[in-house]
Formats: sequence, C-alpha cells, structure tokens
Amino acid sequence: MINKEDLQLYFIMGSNNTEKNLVQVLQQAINGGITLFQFREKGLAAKTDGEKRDLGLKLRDVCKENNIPFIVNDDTDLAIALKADGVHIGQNDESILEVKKRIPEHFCVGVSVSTVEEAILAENQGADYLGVGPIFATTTKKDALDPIGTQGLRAIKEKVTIPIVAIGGISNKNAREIMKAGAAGIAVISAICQVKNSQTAALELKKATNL
Ligand code: TZP
Ligand code: MG
Repeated sequence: MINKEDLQLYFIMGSNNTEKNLVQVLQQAINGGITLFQFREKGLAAKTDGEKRDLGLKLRDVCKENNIPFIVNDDTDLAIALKADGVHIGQNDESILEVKKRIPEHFCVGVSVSTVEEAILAENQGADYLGVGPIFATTTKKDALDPIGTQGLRAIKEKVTIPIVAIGGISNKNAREIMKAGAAGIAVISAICQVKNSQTAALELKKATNL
C-alpha cells in the first residue's frame, strides 16, 4: 500500500526519457528526495520483454535498497513479476476491475484521468490514487491530451476523496500552484531526468512541494 505522502514527488522514467544511465539517474533522484518511482518503459527501439524486465529489475532493486515505492506503468504482468508495490494504468489500458483480479493484495493501483467523469469512475472501481493531467503542455508524451490546467485539477479534486498526483509540464516554477490546488504531489519526467543534475532538480522540486 502507498500513502498520500508517497505521492509528494513522484518520479517517472523509462529508457526513452534520457540518454544517461537510468540506474544512476534514479539514484540521484532518490538522493534528491523523490518519494516514489514509476517505471514507464515506452522504449522507442521497442525493448524485448527480456530487456524490459532486466532494466525493471535493476531499477526495482535501487528502489528497494532505498525504501522507495516502485510502481510499473501499464504492464500488470511485469509489475507482478518484479514484485513491485503497484501498477499504474491509463484510460486505454486493461480495466481497473481486471487488474484488481490479478494483483496481490498489497498492490496499489493508480489510474490516469483527465476528466471529472473518469476520476469518479476510477475511484468507484477501487483506484488507490489518481494521476491527473496533463495540467500543462508537455512534449514528453507525444499523444498527450490538451492541458486541463489547475482549474481542471481543482474540479477533479472537489469530486474525489482518493489522493491525486498531478502530471504534465510540471517544474519547480509551477509546482507550488499545483499543491495549492489540492494535489498530494507532483509527477514529473523531464524536470528530473532531462536536466544536468537530477539530484539538485529533485531537491528543488521537493522544496517547491512543501507548502
Ligand atoms: N501523462 C500525462 S502528461 C505525461 C504523462 C506520462 C508526461 C509528463 O512528462 P513531463 O516531462 O513531466 O511533462
Ligand atoms: Mg498506459
């Protein structure tokens, strides 16, 4: 199980998000204060299942050594195989109900939503937390929907009780307004892994999320 505090600085990364060594970037991010890691492997060069699993194992081990919850994006089977702490699914992935049938009891399920309707449905179906966005424009996710802004975030926050992590174009310049809108935390890709120093970047983001 994860709790609200685990969502404060939610770091997401896969092999197409950086040219650097992912294990090193993750360790730096952890040193800088991330509270959770999601392995989101969308490898442009379509990683084989074996490669994906090996990379996942390495990243999971770094998380376990540092007591950081490890979540797998999309791939419930991989999440189970890697003994992750949970799985995160989107609107076009396997349904929450199907996922919940297969996962171990302690697993958490996060769901990506962009509308109030999706959020209410996900909560009713037993999601443990919501990834809400994109809040701002992002170039990291090529098929990202239009930004919903902090207004969209507030509208969703009003209608659900499970914790929300906001995503999409978040930096230490806008993190504070997101927290003020009621998010439990921020989820970032580029702000931590596409910068010179991931540790300093994480540290600054963490500060910005402490209201
Ligand atoms: N889902 C909605 S926006 C997004 C995802 C995975 C990408 C977020 O990346 P960044 O670099 O933090 O904007
Ligand atoms: Mg997905």
